[in-house]
Amino acid sequence: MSNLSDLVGSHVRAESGRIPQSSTETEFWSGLSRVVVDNIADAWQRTTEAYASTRQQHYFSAEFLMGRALLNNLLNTGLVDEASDAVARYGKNLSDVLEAEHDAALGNGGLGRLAACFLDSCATQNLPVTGYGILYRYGLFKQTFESGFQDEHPDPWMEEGYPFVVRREELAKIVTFDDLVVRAVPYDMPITGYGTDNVGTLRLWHSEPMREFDYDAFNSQRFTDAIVERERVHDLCRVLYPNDSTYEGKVLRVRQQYFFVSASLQTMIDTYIENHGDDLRDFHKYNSIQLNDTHPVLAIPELMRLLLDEHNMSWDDAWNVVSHTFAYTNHTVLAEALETWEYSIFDRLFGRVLEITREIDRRFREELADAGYDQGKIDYMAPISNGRIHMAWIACYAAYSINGVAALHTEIIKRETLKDWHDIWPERFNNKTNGVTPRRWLNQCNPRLSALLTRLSGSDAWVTDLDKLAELERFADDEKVLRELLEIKHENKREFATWLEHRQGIAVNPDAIFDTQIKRLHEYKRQMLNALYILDLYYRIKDNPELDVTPRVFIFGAKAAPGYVRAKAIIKFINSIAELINNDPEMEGRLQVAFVENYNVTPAEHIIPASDISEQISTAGKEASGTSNMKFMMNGALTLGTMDGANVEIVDAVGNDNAYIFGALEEELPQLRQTYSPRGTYETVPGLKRALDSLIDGTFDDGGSGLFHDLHFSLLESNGYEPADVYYVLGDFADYRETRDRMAADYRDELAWAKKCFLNIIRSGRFSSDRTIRDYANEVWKLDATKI
Ligand code: 26Q
Repeated sequence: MSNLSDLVGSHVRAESGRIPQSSTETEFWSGLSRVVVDNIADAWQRTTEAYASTRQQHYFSAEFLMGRALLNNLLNTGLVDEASDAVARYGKNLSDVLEAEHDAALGNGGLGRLAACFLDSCATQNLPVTGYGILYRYGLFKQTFESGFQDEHPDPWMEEGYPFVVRREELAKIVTFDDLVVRAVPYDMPITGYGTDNVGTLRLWHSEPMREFDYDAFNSQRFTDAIVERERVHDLCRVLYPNDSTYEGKVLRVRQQYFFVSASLQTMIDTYIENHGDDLRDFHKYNSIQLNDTHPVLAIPELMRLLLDEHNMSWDDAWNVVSHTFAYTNHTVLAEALETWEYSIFDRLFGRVLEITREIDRRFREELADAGYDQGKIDYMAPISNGRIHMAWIACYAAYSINGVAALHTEIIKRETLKDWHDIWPERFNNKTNGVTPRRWLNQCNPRLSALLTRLSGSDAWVTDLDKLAELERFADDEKVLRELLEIKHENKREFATWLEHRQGIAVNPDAIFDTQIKRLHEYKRQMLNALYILDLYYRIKDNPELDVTPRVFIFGAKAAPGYVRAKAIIKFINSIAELINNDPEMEGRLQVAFVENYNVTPAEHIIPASDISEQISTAGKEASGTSNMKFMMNGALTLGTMDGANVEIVDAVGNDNAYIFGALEEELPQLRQTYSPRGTYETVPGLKRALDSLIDGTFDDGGSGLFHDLHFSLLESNGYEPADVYYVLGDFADYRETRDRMAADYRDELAWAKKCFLNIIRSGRFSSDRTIRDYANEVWKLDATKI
């Protein structure tokens, strides 16, 4: 490429209308980002053209939690050093420029971030895969703490422009609701891969009025009506819904879902016709669609509608295509989180889609009745029952593949959540254990460790083949290597401490154990269990100031859904504990609590490389997989957790000596619950009562909200709907405390500890999303690489 520094200069000048020396970091970020897009444009177009005629995979997801793009793209295209020199020429520093970028937080948590990791792995492995979602104007809310309480604020992440999406006006589609017609305009994001020229695409749809202004309405003195109509259309993509503790059927959300799946399917059909002619009966031979949970399941009746109504296909031909096109991934076993919609909402928004769904329902019922199933079972499993439409049931009926996201999770959905479907169609079920991209989650976020791994391996081949790290097993007892690993972790902690102090004004001690729990706040994830341990430890030290405890920094990051009152109470509780401990002079150099505000992809990139302990403490059976557990492992943090989700497979990979496992097992819980007495546990486990009663004895103040009282109550008393302590927090407390204390004691043997960390790192190969994607491509999608 011609002189990068000149290019940066001219892009920055065009961006800012000033000389680069007077431009801001944000303008440099923008200018440099445009240089990157400029640089890959040819390859992107060639990739798109190559994919159009081959068998393609399409990943439908309401969420893509992409985080920042610039550094990732610079690393993928090998431009970091040049970019660094280029900005230096104008007196700027690349890391300051990178810091100017907002996170693209178009997702809630694990499911959205998984979609982002998958796109990275598909591009890197030259697989013809396109992502489809929504260009939300506001990403997941911004979190602040006000007196320890969570507040939510809008996140207008692209208000000042975002160079990594390109508007494709000419590819707009029309999406028709019974009460609204909108134009869907695609914004395409290039997805570069590591060590390849292929560039994949994430297509994010934006809703716009059919005409920007309804001139008739304006002219006929219905000015306000025209404005209202225009806003109604823009409303559609305005905001990403935060997931709540219990599912809530919001009309706008189902509109969003239909909007993006309809536009995406229309694009796919048009591309098919351009390349293979207008007989759509072989559509499924060239196209397959992965549904990321039930959020895009409306694509099933919508593809039927397009084939029947717009392309004159018969029902049987259309169903043959549809039932060979969709694969469905389940991400939850919590019954209250399964999406269902009121019949009346479908009726109001898309009568024809409802009609088709009713026909699917009718045929399903007929098919099962013919096969001899009883009416009760048929009613339970039918797409439409009790006036509601069950998205997961539609998915199970139409999909050629149904998968869970970790081995244990898949067993649970086969045995419980989706048991009836498994009984009928066992061959559709399969497991695809999640993974994370080692580009962002190791190579990019932990340059020190990456350099060590590259030096030991003799090459950076591990970046695209993480299994290669297993060859480093021979260094597991090499004291020099282990000391270097300890030094890297220490450097990462210092860097994190600087970052946190700058961000939040908290100065943490880099010589302490960094013990971290970062994930959405949910009762099943049991941040409460972590908090009770910390408070109990605090009281133990107060009782016995001579107690020899390894210094600890407890790190949290978590957003609570705005309507999830109990989750918000837990945030306030943790912040109250932080205030107590951080302001107690006796705790200095011993205990600290740091609750990182507004946890997101970028904070994760700072926290994970600096952590020693990965808290993965969900009630066994409840966490489908978890993915931060894998990121921690790759960065040499040890799992302290339950036998849940992918933790089970992590323990299998590293061995029991290299993880700290505690708690009731999933298969034990039903039996344990029979005799479980939360109150008895609270009375008899030493220290538990004192820690828990801090919620109600005046130790802490919830501002008179009653939140702490309710939290206390929920662990000890049934409210009539659910039993006391549904998630077995008190039941697992004693084992958790014993295990965590033992971990902290073990930490003092530096070399033994470093060996455990090293083994975690080099055995993390199977948790690369490259492996996950290869398994999807080979076993589900039947997809070959297409290298340009
Ligand atoms: C549903 C209806 C209305 C509004 C929001 C939602 C909604 C949105 C997002 C429901 C669920 C989600 C996200 C779920 C999620 O992130 N699940 C996680 O998926 C990860 C990837 O498979 C797993 O690792 C985690 O275990 C699982 O909790």
